[in-house]
Amino acid sequence: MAKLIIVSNRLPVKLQEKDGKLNYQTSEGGLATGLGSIYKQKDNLWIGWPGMVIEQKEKQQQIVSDLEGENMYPVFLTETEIKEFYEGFSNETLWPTFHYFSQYAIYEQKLWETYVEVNQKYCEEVMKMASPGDTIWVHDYQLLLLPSMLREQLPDVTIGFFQHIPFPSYEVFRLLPWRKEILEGMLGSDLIGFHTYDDMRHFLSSVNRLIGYGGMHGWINTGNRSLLVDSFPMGIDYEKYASTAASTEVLKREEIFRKNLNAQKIILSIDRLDYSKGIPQRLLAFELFLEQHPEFHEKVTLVMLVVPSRDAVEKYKELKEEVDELVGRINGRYSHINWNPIQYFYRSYPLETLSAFYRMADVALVTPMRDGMNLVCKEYIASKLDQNGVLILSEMAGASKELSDALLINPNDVRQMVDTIYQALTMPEEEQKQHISNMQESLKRYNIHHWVSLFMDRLSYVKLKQMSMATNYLDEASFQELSDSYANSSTRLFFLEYDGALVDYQTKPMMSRPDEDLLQLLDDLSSNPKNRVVVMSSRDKDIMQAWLGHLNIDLIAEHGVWVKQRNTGWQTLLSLIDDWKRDVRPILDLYVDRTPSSFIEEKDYSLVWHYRRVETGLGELRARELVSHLNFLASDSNLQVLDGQMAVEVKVNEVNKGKATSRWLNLLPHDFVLAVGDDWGDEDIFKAMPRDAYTVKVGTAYSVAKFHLDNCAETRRMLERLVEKKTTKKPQKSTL
Ligand code: GDG
Repeated sequence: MAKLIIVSNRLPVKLQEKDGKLNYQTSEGGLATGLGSIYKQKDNLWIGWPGMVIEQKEKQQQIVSDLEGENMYPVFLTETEIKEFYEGFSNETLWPTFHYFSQYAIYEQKLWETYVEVNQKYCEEVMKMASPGDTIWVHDYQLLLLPSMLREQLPDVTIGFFQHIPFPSYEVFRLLPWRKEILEGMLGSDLIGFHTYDDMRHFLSSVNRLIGYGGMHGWINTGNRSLLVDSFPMGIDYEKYASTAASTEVLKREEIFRKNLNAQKIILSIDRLDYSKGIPQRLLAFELFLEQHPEFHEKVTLVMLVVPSRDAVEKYKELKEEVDELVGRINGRYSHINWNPIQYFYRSYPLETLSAFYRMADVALVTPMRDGMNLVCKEYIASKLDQNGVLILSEMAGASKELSDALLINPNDVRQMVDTIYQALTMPEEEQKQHISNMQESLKRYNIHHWVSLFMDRLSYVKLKQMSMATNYLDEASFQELSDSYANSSTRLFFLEYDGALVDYQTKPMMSRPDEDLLQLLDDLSSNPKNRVVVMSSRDKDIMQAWLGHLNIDLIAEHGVWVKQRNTGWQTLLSLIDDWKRDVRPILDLYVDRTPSSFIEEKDYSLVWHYRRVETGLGELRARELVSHLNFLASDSNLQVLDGQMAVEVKVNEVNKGKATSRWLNLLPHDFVLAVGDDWGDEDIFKAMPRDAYTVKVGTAYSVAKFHLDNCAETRRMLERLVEKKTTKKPQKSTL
């Protein structure tokens, strides 16, 4: 029975040892709650570090068996691994880089090596528990290499990956010395999820620029697989926060706190101690607010909870000192005997205390410099049962994309923060209620359970889609069948696409001239009297003539506008009416003016705008613009716009390679037909072929062809084997 395996750096449990006895404290984090309903079912499993270094084998055994009943499986890490993999590479290299603090990032080869080793260790542990039909959901930046490691061991397993922190822009990501390895590690997944669309597009652009894989609508094609990248904004367990806020225990705590704070207005801030949270900037804004608004002295208190974190890392120690100093300075400057403007607590609290603070806060000040999502702001909204309160939220937090009813600020703009604090403290109740109620509606709907099921549904969809996209690989058994059919036939037709199926794409179209091997192959193939070979291209006829005209083969040029049968001359299938070029040419000229390194190619029946030499990204952007521009024009004319490989082509509608190939099929007898193509334009050819034809697509993108091969070398090898008729040898996939 297939199962789900969740893998994260930490298990949703904290292991502690007291007086030699092991004690397990379950985690109340959002992720644990959301996934709780799944991992505890049947054979499902959660794999991760239990939160404590355990070296003795017997104790490890004990923990494995204690956790088994809870559907958890521990990965044991050594002291050094924690230091180098977790504190080191994860938190001192990846964390700062991904949060746009690359000036804090350290690049140490040793830390990277341990990161690779520990990812490998997780992989080995997962392998002990996983079977081929399983689904594996990997979480977060500590395990970026795990998806590919797993894919290598279990090629058909379903792998989802979710990153909880931001994915930075390419300009920042590319600073990492191991950037390519990291992307390749992630690309082992079937589905990659981020909190926001921005993270997703940053990732896609890094993949495109660093690895060269393109794609559309979030799909990435790696050559032999397709995977999807999408955004899934994570929600909270809304009911839990709403019901905790209604509990008597929380009401009691609130009453005590209120008494102690003398009924002043309360601004609340809660974060883990981290430079990404913007704590010093927030304090400076509050100080300036007190300076500019003396009318609020003794009337407002900033309650600031800072949860200790990563205190072994130098940068965090420095930050702690900076925050201590700032709080001391501001309180020193403004405190009265019965008023401290800032109540600062450096520790963590039970949920009920947190909830009481959420309930009583007039304003929540959530102002990170960068945050993947930020759940505190969502918990604040869910706890506001009376719907009074104002959320001030940094636009650098993922949550700001959803909570547009919050007062959004730029955390670097201290003056804006000051004005917004004033606006929040003076906002009419009606308005507060309206905003909070809008946000509550959205958070109720997009809660953590919704997030989990959305991700899992999308993962199943990707799997289904992959299956429907995959044409079968032309493996040895299929080749044998094709080869037998070839051997038993007497009139054979070959339709072979030139660029992309026989010859690899080059940066300049003229560099793809045929090599000696190809000429020899076409000659061998066509010198068999039973064979008729047709080479097709969208190139113009003069180049086809110059490159291949001397061979005893047929040619189709310019998508089928021009045809040539063996030693006869070129014939056109259409009359030459090219008035339309007068209208289209100036548009393409405009795009050449705007896009350095792009150029126009003119053919008899088409005009092509090429952008293969244009800066990555810019070319694609302009191509999208151009296509929509031309489609508008083409809608009431007889033109067709083709969004091709690094080129946009406009041609007369009746022309296509499928129509041209029909000419051969109608005129010549045939009992064996083989068509090989690569571009989406070649789909016309596949569709025009008789039912029993062998149709082969080069590449793995969606196709109506019956089979696929991975590259031109494989096409050539297939044809060579037919010529040689060595049909008994069993080549491997790569040698086909
Ligand atoms: C990553 C990303 C993303 C805080 N203090 C106490 C306490 N908390 C709880 C809050 C909240 C959680 O910790 C912190 O929420 P974050 O959103 O910052 O989540 P992280 O797990 O730290 O961070 C972040 C998140 O993953 C989810 O994908 O939003 O951007 O960095 O739930 O309530 N809880 C208790 N006592 C405290 O003192 N009990």
